[in-house]
Amino acid sequence: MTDKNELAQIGVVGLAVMGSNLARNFARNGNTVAVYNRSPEKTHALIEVYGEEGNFVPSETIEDFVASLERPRKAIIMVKAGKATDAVIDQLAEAMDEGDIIIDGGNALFTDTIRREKEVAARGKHFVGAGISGGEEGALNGPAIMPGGPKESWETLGPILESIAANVDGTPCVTHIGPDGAGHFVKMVHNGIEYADMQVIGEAYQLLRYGAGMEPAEIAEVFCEWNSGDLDSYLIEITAEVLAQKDPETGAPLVDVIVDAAGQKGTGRWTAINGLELGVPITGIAESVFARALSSSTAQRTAAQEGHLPSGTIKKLDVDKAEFIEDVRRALYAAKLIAYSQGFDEIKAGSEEFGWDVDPRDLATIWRGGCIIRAKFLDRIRAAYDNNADLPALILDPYFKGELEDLIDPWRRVVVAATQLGLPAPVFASSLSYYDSLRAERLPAALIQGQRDFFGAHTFQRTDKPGAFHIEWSGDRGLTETD
Ligand code: NBP
Repeated sequence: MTDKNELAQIGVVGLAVMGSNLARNFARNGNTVAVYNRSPEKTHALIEVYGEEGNFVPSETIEDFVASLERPRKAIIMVKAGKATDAVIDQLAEAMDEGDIIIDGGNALFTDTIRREKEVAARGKHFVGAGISGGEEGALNGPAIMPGGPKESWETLGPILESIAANVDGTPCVTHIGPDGAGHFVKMVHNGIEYADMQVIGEAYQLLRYGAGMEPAEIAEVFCEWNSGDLDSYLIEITAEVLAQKDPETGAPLVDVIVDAAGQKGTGRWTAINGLELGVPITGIAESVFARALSSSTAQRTAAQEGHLPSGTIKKLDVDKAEFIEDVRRALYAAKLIAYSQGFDEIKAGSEEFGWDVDPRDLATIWRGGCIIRAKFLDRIRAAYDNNADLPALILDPYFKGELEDLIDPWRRVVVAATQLGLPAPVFASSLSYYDSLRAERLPAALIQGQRDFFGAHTFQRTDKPGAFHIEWSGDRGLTETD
């Protein structure tokens, strides 16, 4: 139904797949929705096909669109991230009045969101960068929403976002994350965790397929079974679906006809870059981004295969298949746990750096539904932060520590097996090194500090007294205290 005279509670600009699904979600949940797209064909198509789903107010100019919104006006931008978003923000800020709210629901870089919030605030309007997760299906049926921006905007915006968000046990999967770029930052790290989660699933598949010699359909059944235990999650569920799927053209397993080169352009890469900038060791996430980059290094991979790089001695799997499957499940669980632990570390560091005061419990709560990394295990993460909001690391929570007691040996066995089988398992292996580094009483960083002092007089600290020290390496090798 459309009514040009009715004022809309919310507007959506950009009616490609995400925007049109979000607009339909608002309409289906009883909101009158103003809709506008740069090329009017998409607006017409939305109204023609889905106009009966609820109250839509279509416009062909941004001015008409703004005029069709009730005050304070609330408009969500769902256009291509980057310049397109800036262009639409400028148009909206021009047409809107003081106190109106512009929401960017695209995948913006959080530093762009910080900049945009300042620019829009200087023009007297509110700007909210909101991370929206769940892909097109989530946008239509209930996404997880991570809005940042001013607290006052949340008061106006909260109820309407709650009306369309996913809902778990009566709790909507949306909450105010923190000021300015906090929402997009958290969405970025969510996607980084998603990269790692997908990669560890991929590594488990690789080991079962080429280590244990199982066919995709058989592995699909294993994933189905895993989905009823600790690993119960959307990503495990869809993995089983993808592995069970046959290619409609050839009848071969679909996974065998898909080119094994994965993209890594957006938020996963930003998460890794930000981890480096903040000095947070998010090894699982960064390794997942590199694993995708390596998969796409087609020319190098071909040259390496044609050049027959030596494999060394490759062993065959010499353990019982059922035991190996269970070991792989536990290794996957352990590596996934590390990825989440590291992701929460990055969020904590970002929140401190930018003064956002992000509550990790909120994230564990709203990520339980709607989003791509939704998983049963998030209830445990929420409980961990409920018990101790200042956990030094998620894996130090007593419950997860107890889980690691059961996971550590299988995890080590799987990393050894992967090495002996000559199969890549970059996140299984690097996460284990991260874990052992955290546990280690002494790290080789002491030696590195010695080297740095040798070639660059960088000084070092001593274990037995405070201060900065230097050895006269090219002189008498005596010790000097430098300040
Ligand atoms: P796209 O990212 O493909 O963007 C297409 C939309 O942007 C169209 O409505 C297009 O209008 C509009 N647009 C462009 Br391009 N340049 C414009 C400009 N200068 N002025 C006004 N409009 C412009 O759409 P999408 O896949 O629906 O994603 C929307 C946002 O949601 C993106 O930021 C994306 O990163 C994010 N996101 C997507 C997903 C997903 O699963 N696809 C998931 C989560 C978040 P036109 O029709 O006139 O060309």
